Amino acid sequence: MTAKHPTGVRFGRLLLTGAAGGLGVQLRPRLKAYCETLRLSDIAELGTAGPGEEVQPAALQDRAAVHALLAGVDAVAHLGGVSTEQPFDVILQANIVGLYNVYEAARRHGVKRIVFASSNHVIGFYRQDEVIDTRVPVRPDGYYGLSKAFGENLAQFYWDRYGIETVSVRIGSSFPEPKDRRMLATWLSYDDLERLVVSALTAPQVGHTVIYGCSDNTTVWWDNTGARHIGYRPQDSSERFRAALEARQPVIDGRDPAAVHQGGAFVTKGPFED
Ligand code: 15L
Repeated sequence: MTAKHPTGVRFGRLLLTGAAGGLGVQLRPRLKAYCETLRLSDIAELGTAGPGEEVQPAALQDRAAVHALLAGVDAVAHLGGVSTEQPFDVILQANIVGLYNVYEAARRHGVKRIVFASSNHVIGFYRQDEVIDTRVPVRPDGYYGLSKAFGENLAQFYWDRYGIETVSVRIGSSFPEPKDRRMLATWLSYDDLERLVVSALTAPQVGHTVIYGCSDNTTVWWDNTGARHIGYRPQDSSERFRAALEARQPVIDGRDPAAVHQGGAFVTKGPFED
């Protein structure tokens, strides 16, 4: 039986892009509980479709394939694209051309809600000794972060112009556990990731809302007050990992840009030579 979200909202068909990626794999079984049919897409192998699943591979830069992907869909969790710092041409195709294709397809097919996997790398050049909200000017830490900033602007435009709602989730570090001291602030547990994506899909009205994707960590860099209407209430915390991480990394080098900025090692990636 299909599980119901506490608000009673249930989808006919949800689309999950990037379904073979690190977070897509986590969301695949979890989102299935909120819909009759979960359409899964990626360029990587997705295996065979399980009960209530549809597997529809597509490269995001393939306009026709993306348009077919959005047909008959009620809402989208868009995790597809490049998720690390890469040369610009790679980012351009998947994250900029690809995202335009997703929103145009949504417009043509009347899809009204998208959860966009943005990233903390949109604001990666803010310092680790400041707390920022979702309204600060962006400070991307590379081409990847720039592409996510473009994505947030695209989402804003499609809301203002066409009434397509988006929650842009500036995902922190979603892994089984935080890997270093930076992630004490940026960590997002998989259970909280599910809570956040489901809240973003089911909140009655979101317009275009930007929210940071982190758990209820004790070390805080991000203020989500402006996104409380989404109803996301994280229940996990990185704190139980603190002692082990601090023992492993007792000293922080204050001259290391990766230790100073919220984007961590992303701020030192590149340049990429042709
Ligand atoms: C991201 O946006 C990446 O996709 C992920 O691989 C992590 O590196 C994460 O940010 C992070 O900042 O920890």
